[in-house]
Amino acid sequence: MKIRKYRAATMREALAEAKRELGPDALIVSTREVRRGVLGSEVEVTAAIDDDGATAVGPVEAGTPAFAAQAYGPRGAAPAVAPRRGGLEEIDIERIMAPLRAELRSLRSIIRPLGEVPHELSALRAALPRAGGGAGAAPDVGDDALVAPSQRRVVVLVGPTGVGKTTTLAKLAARAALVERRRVALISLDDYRVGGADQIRTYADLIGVPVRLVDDPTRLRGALDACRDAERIFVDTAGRSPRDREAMWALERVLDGRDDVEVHLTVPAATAPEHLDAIARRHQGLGPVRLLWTKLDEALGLGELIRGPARLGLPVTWVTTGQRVPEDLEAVTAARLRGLAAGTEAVGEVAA
Ligand SMILES: Nc1nc2c(ncn2[C@@H]2O[C@H](COP(=O)(O)OP(=O)(O)OP(=O)(O)O)[C@@H](O)[C@H]2O)c(=O)[nH]1
Ligand SMILES: [Mg+2]
Repeated sequence: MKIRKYRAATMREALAEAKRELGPDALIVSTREVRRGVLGSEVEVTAAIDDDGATAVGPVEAGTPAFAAQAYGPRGAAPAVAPRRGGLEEIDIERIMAPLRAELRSLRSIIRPLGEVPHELSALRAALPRAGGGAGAAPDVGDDALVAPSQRRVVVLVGPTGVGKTTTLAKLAARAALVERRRVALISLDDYRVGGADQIRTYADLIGVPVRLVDDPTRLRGALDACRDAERIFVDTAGRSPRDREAMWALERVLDGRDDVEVHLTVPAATAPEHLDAIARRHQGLGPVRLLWTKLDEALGLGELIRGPARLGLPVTWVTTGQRVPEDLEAVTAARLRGLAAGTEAVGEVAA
């Protein structure tokens, strides 16, 4: 058994050198990175060649032209004579595995750390408006058309299924009860979906606020009256299929004319403009006065963040930026919304 060490700048070069000198039957015993100078490093491969194997292809010294000619054939192609053993021995397995391990190590060093990806996403977002991504240029509208504070006692979240209404409601209730120290009550109209009531009950228990479950929109008025001590009431509604017009009309009739109610149309930030317009038309009867953008963290282009409110005449009070309750909720300013839409400010980092 002959053992040799080979050093090179990369694993690939060191392995090539070992193979060139010892032939394709060389066994890679170990590989390691070694320091070179103050900052540099190189790869060291320890390779071995079985003396018996060498004898089988002729009594030539590894590394000599005669050995290479026997090992690779006259033109350095396939081996002229390969020492064969029956079945796979440990030594064969190691011969297969060693280069694979080396490849894996060099691949790992090529793959960039995942931490860099969010920065690239921000850069992409910034480039999108310039590249004409999304639906047209950012509108030239005043701050009041983009953002407005919440002004009424009762906040009702409406919107399509699965957009984040219940999660957002829990975030809002937690902020109002635990941070602003207000008397808060929750009302849920979500008797429709299996587990809908459990979800809101769990949040209410965690936050420590009362919750009323209303099985029919016509009973909402009574439930609101029963919460007369609450300073803030947050009402969750079930996302309904567009075909479920009956339930929508019933809710429309209850909300109609109430001046203590503020309806927030809740929509994911990744919603396409034409889809957003269709959702707004479908919920028009409920009288939304705000647009509530959810899931900013999942949207690639955020240009619609300011184009949507401008087009629909619905300013924004809150946006949500993730699944954590209550952390991933932000009360935005117009400057912040513009910064997010332009990609100059990152989702999840509140501007100083
Ligand atoms: N990434 C991300 N996920 C969110 C956000 N807000 C909510 N979600 C997730 O979206 C999913 C649906 O949220 P829900 O709050 O149940 O949605 P909903 O609108 O109440 O759904 P329905 O009651 O079925 O109409 C859950 O997995 C939430 O964790 C957000 O801002 N970002
Ligand atoms: Mg829900």
